[in-house]
Amino acid sequence: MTRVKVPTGTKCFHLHGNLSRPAVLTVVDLAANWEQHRAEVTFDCATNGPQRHVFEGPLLRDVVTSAGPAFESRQRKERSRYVLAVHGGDGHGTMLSWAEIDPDFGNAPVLLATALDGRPLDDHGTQLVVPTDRCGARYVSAVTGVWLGRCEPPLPSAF
Ligand SMILES: Nc1nc2c(c(=O)[nH]1)N[C@H]1C(S)=C(S)[C@@H](COP(=O)(O)O)O[C@H]1N2
Ligand SMILES: [Mo]
Repeated sequence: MTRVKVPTGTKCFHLHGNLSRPAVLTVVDLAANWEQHRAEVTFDCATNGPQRHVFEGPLLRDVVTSAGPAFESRQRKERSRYVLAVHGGDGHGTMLSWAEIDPDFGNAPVLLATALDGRPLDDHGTQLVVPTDRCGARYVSAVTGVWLGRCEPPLPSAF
């Protein structure tokens, strides 16, 4: 996992949570250190209607896996208890389950984009790309944080 000294003004995001190797990453890191995938997507925006875009970038699961998730990778039931929270600097944020992107479950090709319609996102920050979603709300742009956590709901209290 790359640990970079980020120059002031460069857009980066924190990869944190239940990880043995948390990191601060830039779009340049995402382009240099993981296999790039391409996604041609159409999503619906409640305010602007259908949007078509071409994104490139690494798979979210590859990036998070490099950071050393706390779960025992062979244990499918244990992996299925984890969630990911992805946040943007403007306060918009969303959740995914690990199982959505895990090849043994939903296997969704979710990306952390390095380029949008052929333009690098270096100055803007990475964008979450969820090709399996019908609407655009989870395409969080200018991502500032990706967090992995284990979901452990409290036992129901007696009532
Ligand atoms: N950071 C951030 N990302 C965001 C949003 C937002 O408000 N903040 N809106 C989402 C919604 S509702 C949609 S439809 C898409 C719009 O993407 P577009 O501007 O490329 O059409 O961005 C998503 N990503
Ligand atoms: Mo939207």
